[in-house]
Amino acid sequence: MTVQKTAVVTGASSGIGAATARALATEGFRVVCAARRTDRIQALAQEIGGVAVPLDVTDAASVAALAAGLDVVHVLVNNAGGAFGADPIESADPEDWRAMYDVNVLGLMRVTQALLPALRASGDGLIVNLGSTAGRWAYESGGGYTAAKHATRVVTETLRLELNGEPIRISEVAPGMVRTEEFGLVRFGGDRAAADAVYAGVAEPLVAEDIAEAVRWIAQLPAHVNIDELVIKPRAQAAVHKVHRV
Ligand code: 8X3
Repeated sequence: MTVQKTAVVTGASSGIGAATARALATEGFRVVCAARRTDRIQALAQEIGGVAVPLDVTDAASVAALAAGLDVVHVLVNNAGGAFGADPIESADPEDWRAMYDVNVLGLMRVTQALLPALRASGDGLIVNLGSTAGRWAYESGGGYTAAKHATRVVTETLRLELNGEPIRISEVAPGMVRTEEFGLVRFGGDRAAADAVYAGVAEPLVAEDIAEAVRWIAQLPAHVNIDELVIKPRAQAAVHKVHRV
């Protein structure tokens, strides 16, 4: 009898996280759908035959509770994150920056620390960190988010160095322009018009399922294959500042 492998997806309540949970379930994983909004993860877990675990990655006790229930984990997708605010550095709110560092970087660190023993115990673990093109290229009014996502990238690299020789692969998936229901709304504090303007005239931005498919592909590769990093942009986005609009 084949034992079902376990995958943990943080930020699974919407967007790329929810799509990734679905994609990994299709691949045969028992998916632990972890996020703050219990109603959403419960519905998702029911849909895909997974498990819902309430999780706030900024809360050490919440992360410890997640880990306490998991002895063996094969795949960890550190997806929880987001951008808060879209101000130039001159007028940016330090609290926005603090919150972005907390969820995008410290959150990833907390969950990774807590689940490393279970990943090791699998004998063939994989960590996929959701980075961003913002972790490679700067853009105006994105300073806090680009700084946090640059950190995500370098933390991923550091972890790969530190875990060398262990049966754990470390990947970063770095999307560019992905249209999800909440990312832009959260960044612009609920301003729908501002959020929509980012995608104005872009016929086909990426969707969450495009990124989920990449994570699914990485997760089904043989254990000796480590995808270090994967930058994914829509065809319309040749570079962060070069977007074809009609
Ligand atoms: C999201 C991509 O372009 O909003 O990670 O920074 S962008």
